Amino acid sequence: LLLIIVVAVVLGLILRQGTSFKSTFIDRCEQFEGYNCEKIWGAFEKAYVGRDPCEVPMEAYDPFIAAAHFKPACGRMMFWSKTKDLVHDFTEKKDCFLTLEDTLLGSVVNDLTWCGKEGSSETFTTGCPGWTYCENNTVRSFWNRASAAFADVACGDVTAMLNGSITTPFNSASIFASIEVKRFDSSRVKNLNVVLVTQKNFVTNCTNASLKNLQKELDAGIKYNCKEVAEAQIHECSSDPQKPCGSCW
Ligand code: AVW
Repeated sequence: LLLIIVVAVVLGLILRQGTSFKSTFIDRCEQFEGYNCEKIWGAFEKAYVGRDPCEVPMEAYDPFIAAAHFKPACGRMMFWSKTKDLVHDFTEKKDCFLTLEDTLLGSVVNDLTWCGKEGSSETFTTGCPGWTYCENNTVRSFWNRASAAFADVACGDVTAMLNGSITTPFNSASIFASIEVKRFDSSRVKNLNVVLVTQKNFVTNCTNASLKNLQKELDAGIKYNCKEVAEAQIHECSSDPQKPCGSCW
């Protein structure tokens, strides 16, 4: 009897886990108007369900990207690298910029972990491979694919918030460097405005060597601009509802 109870509890936990991931996904999706969230979920799930979680290439998410098509917000798109918390605190409070995580594409799974398993039709949220454990893991491939889609539609003036407290704010291993910048197309993107976020004793400024690489990587025809902005100034600006976006830096 004890064994049956234990098995039932474990099974219950496993099933509940899968359901709660799906309901989080659907709830978040429904915050956006005009989408068929069940259909988007179906396309998303197809990428990894029943597969080895280390063998999910980014292309596996193509049907999800197609189902969750979104309209680009020219002039308002915000990219970032190593500034996750600051940038999202900012875009949450001020309505001027949109990160990938503020769109349906990124918000449905932001801060979540998920994967499938061979021979199973479930979605698991524990025991999934970590970001660097294997190249083609469920979560990493998702962010690679979603970031590519976000960068593909980038248009007008594009902003990137980079971290001026590290020696390599433009790191070739990052998604921003390895995927997004490479996909900015000069027929759509006019300017790349880098906001280099600095702290008190900052180690990096706009003359940084990695930022030279960024300029080299940019499609000819895209203008580049860099501005050092103190982190405190960004915090002040986002917490003051009176201050217009354009005055933050
Ligand atoms: P990031 P990116 N282990 O701050 O330029 C676990 O480096 O890459 O910025 N999680 C990781 C790891 C790791 N080693 N590396 C990255 N991550 C995850 C989408 C973690 O969640 C937007 F459009 C970390 O916070 C941005 O423009 C996140 O990836 C661009 O891609 C970002 O790592 C930011 O990617």
